[in-house]
Amino acid sequence: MKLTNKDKNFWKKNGYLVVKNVLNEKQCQEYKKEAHRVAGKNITIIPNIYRKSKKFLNLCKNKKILQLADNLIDHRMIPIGDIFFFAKSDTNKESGSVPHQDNYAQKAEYGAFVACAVAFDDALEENGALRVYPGSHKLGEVKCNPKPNFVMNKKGQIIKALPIGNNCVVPKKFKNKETIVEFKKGDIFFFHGHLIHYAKKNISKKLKFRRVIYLKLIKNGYAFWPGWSEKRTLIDRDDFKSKIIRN
Ligand SMILES: O=C(O)CCC(=O)C(=O)O
Repeated sequence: MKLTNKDKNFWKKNGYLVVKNVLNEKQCQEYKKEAHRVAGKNITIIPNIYRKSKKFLNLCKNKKILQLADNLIDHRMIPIGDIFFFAKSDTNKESGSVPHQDNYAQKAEYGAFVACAVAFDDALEENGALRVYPGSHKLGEVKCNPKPNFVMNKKGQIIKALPIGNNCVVPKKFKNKETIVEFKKGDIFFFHGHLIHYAKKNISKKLKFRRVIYLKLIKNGYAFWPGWSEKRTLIDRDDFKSKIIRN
């Protein structure tokens, strides 16, 4: 799978790109089943599900996805974590998100951090698909008013997700550019660390879930802030065998 110049120009202009049919139906089913196994009855956002599941660790290393990322950014991209959303309706354990730029947490140099959503359910307006402000990545870091994202129990487990994100100011000239990005299960969606985006809470009666994982990718060789709670760390892609030199 290779991206075209049209794809790359779209990315540069808008700060996001959907790539269709990267995973098949069976794979999506398996990932959903695994996420429910990890969550048990606590159906809420799971940061770094890869630390609880070999299957998701392997998704972070997925060759097809990482090659597409390298191709898009024109740099070797290294996974540093993930976050899984069930986006379930009829629950107060998830609350959607407020406008934000993902790089506020990673604090990487401009352009070094990219997120990649992997959709396991169709994401439509009805079940709270992501909304973006095309071109807002060119603004750099915008003002924000962060609030806690999670409620945790005494053991530090997340029991409830509050509206996710750092609640940033959407500049006036971008407000009417809000675009709903719908995609199908199996599609992936790259977005720039400075692209302003958010998602409404899923309130659909018909589409009970919008399960999606966001893989977090950093340009090889670039610094990022690990974060006190997420403790992001470099994940080996396992696609590069260094020669063992024996004397
Ligand atoms: O898919 C969602 O509900 C929101 C995801 C999001 O805003 C994020 O991960 O930065």
